Amino acid sequence: MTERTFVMIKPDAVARGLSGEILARFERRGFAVLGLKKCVMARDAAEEHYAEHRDKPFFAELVEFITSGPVVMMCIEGEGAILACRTMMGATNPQDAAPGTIRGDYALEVGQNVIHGSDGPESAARELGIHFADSEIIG
Ligand code: IDP
Ligand code: MG
Repeated sequence: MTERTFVMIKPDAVARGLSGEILARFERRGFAVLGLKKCVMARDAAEEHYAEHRDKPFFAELVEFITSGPVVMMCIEGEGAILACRTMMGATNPQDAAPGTIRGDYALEVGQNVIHGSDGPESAARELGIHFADSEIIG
């Protein structure tokens, strides 16, 4: 099934100059990049984005980090895009991420794990709605 998902290169990876390499992996895989922008996430958008983690001990640190510098946001479309993009990202904790995955190739710490991807159809729709206007998604 053709799906759309929200993928975001986090501030650590943008600062390290990895945006192009990471974007290229999704293009090479065959996905269409329907939306693409570099921006600094506003605090209220970050709190909404990570609302499911509001009660976690790392929430403040997470919001601080994700708003600390520019991110690269993408709307990615393709067959089974939601799960396939998550699989390409690797485990949340880079220590557990397999080599060949993005986190397994580029990251060492869970707090700076390079990339975000929606974890299901509901979160994909919700996250795309937070971060992209309809006019920014070029289908
Ligand atoms: P995901 O990004 O793989 O979907 P989530 O469990 O949704 O993982 O967590 C969101 C983000 O919160 C992670 O990508 C990671 O950066 C951060 N995070 C998760 N667990 C921890 C933790 O135990 N300490 C610090 N940061 C964490
Ligand atoms: Mg998540």
